[in-house]
Amino acid sequence: MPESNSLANTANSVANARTTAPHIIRELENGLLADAAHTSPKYFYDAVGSVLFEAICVLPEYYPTRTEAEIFTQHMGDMARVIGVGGSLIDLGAGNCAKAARLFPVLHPDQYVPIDISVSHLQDAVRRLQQRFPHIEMTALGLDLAQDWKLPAEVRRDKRLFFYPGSSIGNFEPEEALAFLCHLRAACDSDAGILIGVDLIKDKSLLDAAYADSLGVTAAFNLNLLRHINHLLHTDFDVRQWQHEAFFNTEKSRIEMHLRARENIQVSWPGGQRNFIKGEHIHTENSYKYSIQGFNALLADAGFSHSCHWTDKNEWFAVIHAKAA
Ligand code: AVI
Repeated sequence: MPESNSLANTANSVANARTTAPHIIRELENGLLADAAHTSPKYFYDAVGSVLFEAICVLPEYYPTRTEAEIFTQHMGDMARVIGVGGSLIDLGAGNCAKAARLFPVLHPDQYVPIDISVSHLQDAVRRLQQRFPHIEMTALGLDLAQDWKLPAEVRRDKRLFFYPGSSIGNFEPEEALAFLCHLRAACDSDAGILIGVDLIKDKSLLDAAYADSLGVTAAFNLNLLRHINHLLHTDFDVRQWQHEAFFNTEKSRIEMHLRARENIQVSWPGGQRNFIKGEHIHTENSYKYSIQGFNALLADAGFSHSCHWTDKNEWFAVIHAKAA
């Protein structure tokens, strides 16, 4: 790393970037100053990033969202037979709660527990859902699933179903994914289970296109990260100096997203700076793709069993159910 890149005066930078929590400032600085610069994908999702992600989900190249929806439409009845009815439906990263709401008429949960990073994100959706399904008890929770988290006592223990759609598990490193599944397993009694969406390994050209779409929406989503970091850390990133890159790394079975410097760039923030030479990149996201066998092995390592899966006709995506017993 060039000598001019320093983590000088961290305390000073904390003081300057007053509105950002110190642990976020530390995490961003450490990532930017690492030999291989990187940032966490959680920083994609400011207001603009969230809208761009919604747009990605309806792009023709981005197959996961519509394919998962098709699987639910086609196999919902069978899923209900395997999972059974009633209990607590715990929706991890619920957002607008739309995916879980489609399960209500078949799984008939007694309690619905949507979880998102901020409970205020959930409130409108939960209010609307409560009107449509007045007999389901609803308890919205604000928890950061990337940190250590614990369910409060008002979440009923009987027949918990952890619902984690969208293949968000792919954005964890495999060891983090295992730790996350173990954490879920620890919150399960023997009658509990997990219902999870998993993106499957497929032809590289399909994967490459899904993360480098022809309209450039994913590029905007990736570049917007720099604007968000400017807001959080008071960096002076100029989005126009960076280029989106995404490709499937076959050996590691993951999509990698990067931002590549178009020229030599100096990035500064209160208390620190980093020089990037032309071509150097910031690694912004991994999205792991699994085989069904590989993901079942991960579930088994986490203590889940009796796994059962449903896929689309191309076997591009899978919805997997596994039991805690
Ligand atoms: C949220 N997550 C499952 C998406 C994915 O496919 O890994 C995020 C995303 N990144 C670029 N496009 C979509």
